[in-house]
Amino acid sequence: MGNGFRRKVSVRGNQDFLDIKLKDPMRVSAGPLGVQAALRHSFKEMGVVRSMNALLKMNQQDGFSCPSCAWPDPEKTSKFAEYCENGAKALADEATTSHIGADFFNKYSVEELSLLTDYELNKFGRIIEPLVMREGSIHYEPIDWHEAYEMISSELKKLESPDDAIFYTSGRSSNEAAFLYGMFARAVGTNNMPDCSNMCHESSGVALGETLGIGKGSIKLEDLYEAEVVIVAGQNPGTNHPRMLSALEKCKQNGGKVISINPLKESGLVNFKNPQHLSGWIGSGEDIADLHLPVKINQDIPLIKLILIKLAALDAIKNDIFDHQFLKTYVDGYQELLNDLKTHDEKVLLAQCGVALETINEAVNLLARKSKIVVCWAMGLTQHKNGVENIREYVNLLLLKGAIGKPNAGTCPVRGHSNVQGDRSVGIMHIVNKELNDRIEKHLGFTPPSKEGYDTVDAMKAMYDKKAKFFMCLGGNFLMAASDTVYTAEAMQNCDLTVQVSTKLNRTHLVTGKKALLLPTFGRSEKDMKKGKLRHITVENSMGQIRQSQGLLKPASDTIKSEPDIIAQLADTFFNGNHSMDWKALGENYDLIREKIDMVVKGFKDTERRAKGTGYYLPNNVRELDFSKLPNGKAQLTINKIPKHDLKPDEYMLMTIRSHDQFNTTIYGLDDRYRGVYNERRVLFMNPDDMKAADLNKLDVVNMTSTYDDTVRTAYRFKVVPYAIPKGDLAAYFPETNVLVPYNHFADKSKTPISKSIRIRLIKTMD
Ligand SMILES: Nc1nc2c(c(=O)[nH]1)N[C@H]1C(S)=C(S)[C@@H](COP(=O)(O)OP(=O)(O)OC[C@H]3O[C@@H](n4cnc5c(=O)[nH]c(N)nc54)[C@H](O)[C@@H]3O)O[C@H]1N2
Ligand SMILES: Nc1nc2c(c(=O)[nH]1)N[C@H]1C(S)=C(S)[C@@H](COP(=O)(O)OP(=O)(O)OC[C@H]3O[C@@H](n4cnc5c(=O)[nH]c(N)nc54)[C@H](O)[C@@H]3O)O[C@H]1N2
Ligand SMILES: [Mo]
Repeated sequence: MGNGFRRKVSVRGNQDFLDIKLKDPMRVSAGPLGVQAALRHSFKEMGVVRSMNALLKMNQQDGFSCPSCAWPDPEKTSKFAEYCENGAKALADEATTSHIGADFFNKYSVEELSLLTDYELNKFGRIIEPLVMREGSIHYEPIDWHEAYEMISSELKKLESPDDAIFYTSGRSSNEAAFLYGMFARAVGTNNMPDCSNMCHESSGVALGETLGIGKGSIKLEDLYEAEVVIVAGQNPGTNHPRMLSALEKCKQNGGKVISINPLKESGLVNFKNPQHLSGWIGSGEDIADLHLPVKINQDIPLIKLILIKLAALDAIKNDIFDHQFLKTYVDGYQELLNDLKTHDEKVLLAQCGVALETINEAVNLLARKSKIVVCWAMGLTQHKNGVENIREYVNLLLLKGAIGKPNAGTCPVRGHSNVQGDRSVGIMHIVNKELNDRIEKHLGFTPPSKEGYDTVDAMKAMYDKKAKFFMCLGGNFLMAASDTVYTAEAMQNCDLTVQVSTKLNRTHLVTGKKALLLPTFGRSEKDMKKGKLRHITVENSMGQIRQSQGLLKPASDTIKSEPDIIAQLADTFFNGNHSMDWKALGENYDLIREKIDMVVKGFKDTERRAKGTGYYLPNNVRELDFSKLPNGKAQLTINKIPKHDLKPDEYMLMTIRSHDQFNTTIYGLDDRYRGVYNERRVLFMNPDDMKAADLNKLDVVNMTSTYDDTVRTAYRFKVVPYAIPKGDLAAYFPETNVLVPYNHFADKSKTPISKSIRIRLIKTMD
């Protein structure tokens, strides 16, 4: 034991192969097959009656907000169901009737459990009592809630500086929980608040902040319905935001066109059968994308530049392609951008982006005479070294076309976690916002720290360097979500105490600090009762709308607590009555939390009343065409560099993507129905010509290595699957490939890891 004690835990789990089956990728998404898959999953995990009761309340105004993605609900929700296959899977996963507690952990050590796959770990079900793993032990054992709070408090008080503590947040927490958590971290004395956003849409936040003055999107759901052109770039809505397809379908029925920009021709964008309409069950479905631009990985900038050059050439004839009135009134940097475009060689850009000239010309024709344009995007743009610049380049297109701040036009960064945007709004952030700090001081009565805290990358480094000693996570699976799994595991094991507030078992619970706490909490679908009163929370969707959410299912056990309860009771123990905030009262009555949010967070107002029903929108300067916060009071066109990769002849560009059967690191199943892969996740999608050149056959086994700064990282044993992907590009699933992503390579300015463009080599190996 002593200082040298390390548990022998695996960060990779079992890597044996299963009996893989391949089929052709599917053309049609959703439809009856999607509904069947969803219901099958729900019935198995939750039982028939509970499933039907819960599904009928999901995303309804008197129900709870789906725990899956952050796509908004239409004002008029469908009577049949306002959920999708993957939302139903998320619900089934959270509301599963399988449970684990002290007996389970008594039987299995964390060392044994770590040999299982992430899929197997999640399958064990909900954690139903608070647990502790003491120093030197390899088993979790029960702990009383109060003792857990005491343990955290005493560990926090032992730290040399509050900045040796880190408070991570995943994006599923409610506004109420996130607000209390963020204020607790500040009251302890630190802004070390990394969150999943750092690995996700941080690049969008930075890019939109710089160009338009707000780090959020500008459109409302209804804007999509009558948009003339919707560009879907670097996003796979059929899998990750399936309800977005209903909006695109409406747009198409109103005559709109959809352009997809993606190295892969993703199923949802090809053809969609809306399960909410009868025609979706019997008809042939709606072809969603009118045009697909198979851009090479991380070559969006050359592609968009080429489109801008061609639009500029058309505009030069009659000045009627760009919105010159709009540019003059609201935008800075027009001449500089035009000058920059002239410095690029069209042939070079064409070769770089990999898209055929005719296809690009078609896109230019679609865009030229239209101004109601929306750009939707997700991780395909953000997770690159030049993630911020990618988004700025798409914003250039919108600004030139005057497609900002008017109905049916604008930016639509499609958020991931169901409340990731809300968590940020209510104060989860590592940066310091002076205005927010002043309001905290004024309304909460304490002085928050003014030193910038750690984001995800800095948090990993601080733990690795043994500077940070305490790591608490409000949800999520930090170990598997963060880059560089082996490095992150080392980092976390350096901590004295790691604390996880969680619903389901994951690898972060197994690879821990010297001591570890596992604190079980409610899922969103569960009934949150306190002293006989039913409580609700609020969330913010991808479009800045605040809505209330109320669970209806009986909680997994009587012992688990809501997130606000846990945080409030912890804070109450830590301060022991010596603090300006009445933590106990806040934990009991969420109305009081909402009152404080209204006072402290700009834009929140009368939330208790206004979040009911259809909810309310937070203010958005872009919708008002107010750019007063930006230099010169104008929106900014920007000049973005062409990304350079300098691939060696034997190197490929790898993107790490989601299968149809997972939510981030939570693996629901082993199939990726839309891409035609069944019963295996360790696959590598590769262009058949590249396979031939590398002398690889279908289902050959390869190791992947990435080399950055002379450090070689390896992901072992993946089966090669021939796939329609640009030459030189590869795709494999996250999180199995996170071992390849170097912790110190990330997007400029936003520090989002380069999960979508990793330089790798392949080594053929024996099965
Ligand atoms: N069912 C389900 N829903 C989810 C999630 C989930 O895991 N499962 N995760 C949630 C979260 S947190 C998030 S952030 C979102 C993620 O939603 P997405 O961003 O759709 O998820 P990814 O699978 O990472 O897909 C990225 C897409 O970008 C494309 N791409 C990769 N590189 C490039 C590039 O350089 N250029 C372009 N143009 N395209 C590129 C890929 O081919 C892929 O289609 O989904 C949310 N919703
Ligand atoms: N290589 C690579 N890495 C990536 C990405 C990628 O595309 N490629 N995507 C990145 C992105 S976009 C994101 S957002 C991050 C995701 O990072 P995280 O948000 O940290 O990870 P999740 O997998 O969503 O977390 C799942 C865990 O959350 C817990 N949980 C679920 N629901 C609740 C709840 O209601 N309350 C609480 N307290 N806990 C709950 C469960 O225990 C579950 O195991 O990963 C990032 N990592
Ligand atoms: Mo995300």
